[in-house]
Amino acid sequence: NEVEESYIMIKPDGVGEIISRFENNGFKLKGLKLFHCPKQLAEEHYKDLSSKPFFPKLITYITLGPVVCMAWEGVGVVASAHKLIGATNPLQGEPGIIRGDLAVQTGRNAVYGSDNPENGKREIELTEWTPVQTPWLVE
Ligand code: DAT
Repeated sequence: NEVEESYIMIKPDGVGEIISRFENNGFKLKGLKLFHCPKQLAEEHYKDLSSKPFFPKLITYITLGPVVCMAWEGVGVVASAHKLIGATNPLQGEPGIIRGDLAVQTGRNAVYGSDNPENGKREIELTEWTPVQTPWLVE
């Protein structure tokens, strides 16, 4: 079993109870920030879904307000986080599962978690981005 990292993103309506769920599972919180995601970055984060009919709505949701971006570390954290978060459709969530407890609709499912360790790494790096104009504004 490898130590890996998962990028967990609490969507605009879920900020609050969710952090403790990961903490209680014994994972290490490596970084956290409140972040109002620019549209361009939201599209990059979800680029694999860009051809889906719900893509524009998904981007609207994720950019409605600030999200909480987190990097969680631990053995098997990606798979464990996926279990804690539950099915894409919150109505399929059992009690005790984050989306089942805290969300109702697929389009407002409160939290995101990386699908695999490679994506975890990519998505964590993505939110540490430097805006393209920064080198033009700051020496
Ligand atoms: P997950 O977030 O469970 O990993 P995903 O990566 O397949 O699911 O999809 C990303 C998000 O896109 C999901 O959290 C909500 C939205 N979505 C997926 N399928 C949808 C659908 N059929 N209708 C509306 N939104 C959908």
